[in-house]
Amino acid sequence: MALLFLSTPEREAVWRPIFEAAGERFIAGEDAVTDPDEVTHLMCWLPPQDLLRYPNLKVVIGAGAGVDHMPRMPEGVALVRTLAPGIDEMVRDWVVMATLMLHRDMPTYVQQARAGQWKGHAVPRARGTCVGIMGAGRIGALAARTLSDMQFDVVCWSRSGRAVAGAKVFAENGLDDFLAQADILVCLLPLTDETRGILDAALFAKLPRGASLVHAGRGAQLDMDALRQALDDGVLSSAMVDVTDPEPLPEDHWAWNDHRVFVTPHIAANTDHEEGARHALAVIRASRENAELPGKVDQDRGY
Ligand code: NDP
Ligand code: OXD
Repeated sequence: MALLFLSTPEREAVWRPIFEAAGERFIAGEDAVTDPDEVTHLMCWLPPQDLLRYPNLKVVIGAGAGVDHMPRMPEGVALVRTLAPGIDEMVRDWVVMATLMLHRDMPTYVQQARAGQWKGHAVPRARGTCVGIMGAGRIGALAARTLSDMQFDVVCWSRSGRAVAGAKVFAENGLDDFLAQADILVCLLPLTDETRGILDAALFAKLPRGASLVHAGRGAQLDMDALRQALDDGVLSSAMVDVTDPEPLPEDHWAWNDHRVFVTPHIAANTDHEEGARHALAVIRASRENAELPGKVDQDRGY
């Protein structure tokens, strides 16, 4: 059993000693493979074209929380995404920051500051403001708990409508009722066939007028032209987006220069190297014991 590691030298410097200390075989780079038969696990952001070169490959471990960029795996090869508390906490922090920035009208205050204008406006309260979170998985549920502790009213929407501490939940067919309550809409959905383009004009029209958008899912979920129109029409009042399509967002894109929109360059989280390595070890141990793989992706569902 060996892990074929296809990632950066910085990450390798952390992973290699952890694997060596655990007594696990670690091969960095395809050029270092002398016997393809020994490769049972592969870690990468994107796998090499020819996975059939490794006849005993059992699991591909994606380097991030999202796996929407991954191809379908060959028959018999499982796909696992990285589970790391650091990813969940970092995205939660970004979502809380974005929610507060829009809730406390930073678009207006940043614009006023640029003009040297000292002018206060009514101060809104968290209590009575509803944050609607699309996607109530690891990250959505964590963000929901924190925002609820901060006294926001929190509603969540997911396929299953599974319970989330501190939040009222809506299942797939409750989308319209969910949207009708969301003063601040947060998207933390994985990118799948069902969620591609979900943040569009029709969806924005179902939100309370003047709602705000916080988007940290994937760029291809958001129709940027529809966002601009919704802002111009007063359907939305502000937005903060961490993910765009394409990435990087072109230099001349309107969103960079629109005071109602904050763009960050997909930095809500990155995977802590040590947590990633420990997760990969847990995956290898689970597959050795034929146990459930932590972070196993349902490849039919897409997440
Ligand atoms: P999870 O798989 O734990 O949660 C996904 C949630 O989305 C689940 O609640 C799931 O519902 C729900 N969902 C999926 N498809 C649908 C659908 N069609 N309709 C309604 N609900 C749906 O994922 P994570 O919380 O770990 O991560 C979510 C996403 O966040 C990642 O896929 C990635 O795209 C993004 N991300 C972004 C980062 C950044 O830096 N900007 C960093 C990390 C992640 P159910 O509970 O019923 O299964
Ligand atoms: C991830 C990401 O999926 O960084 O981990 O977006």
